[in-house]
Amino acid sequence: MTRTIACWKAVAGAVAGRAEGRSGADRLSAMTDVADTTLPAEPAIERTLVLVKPDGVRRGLSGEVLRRIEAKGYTLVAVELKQATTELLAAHYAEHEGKPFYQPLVDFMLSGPTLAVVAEGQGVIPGFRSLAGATNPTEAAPGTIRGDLGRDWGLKVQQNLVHGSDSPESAAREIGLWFPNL
Ligand code: RTP
Ligand code: MG
Repeated sequence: MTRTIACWKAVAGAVAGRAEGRSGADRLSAMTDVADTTLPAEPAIERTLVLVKPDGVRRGLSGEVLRRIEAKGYTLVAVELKQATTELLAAHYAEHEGKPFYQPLVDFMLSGPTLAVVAEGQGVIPGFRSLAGATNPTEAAPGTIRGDLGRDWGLKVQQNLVHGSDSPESAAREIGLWFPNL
């Protein structure tokens, strides 16, 4: 809509210029000036790392998570079922080292295969976090992946089905860890 308005403004400016007897070059410059100053910046296409954690894979929910990502309109760039290693998880969860849930989290993430996904689209990093819902599945809103499909199982760590990168810096780092060839 904004582009259409800018275009019409430019044409209107050029027509006015002809009526005022301005040269073709001046009128072209008027069109360019209007177009340059009114076009909005394109939002950057970004990528995020999504993991369907071992509980999600075990419960047969990988397809449901992919369905929600695609239904939202994001594009799948890479999808791979992987068995995480201690080294990969130490790097991925470095920010949580030393916290009480760190070792239970690593043990949980080693307990079976993980579906690693790179998804792409404008705003996909916060967008997937919205789809995932709050970390604690008991508190996650209905309509979210964790809110609809997760619950507290009384275990040492929250098994909350999915991971999503929380910033562009995290996304770049995590995609490099899970998909070194991408
Ligand atoms: P994620 O990194 O997996 O997308 O989740 P998040 O940002 O919502 O949560 P974060 O604070 O980064 O924690 C990473 C994962 O550790 C487990 N956790 N359990 N008190 C607990 O039981 C607890 N706190 C964190 C969850 O699996 C969480 O997703
Ligand atoms: Mg996190």
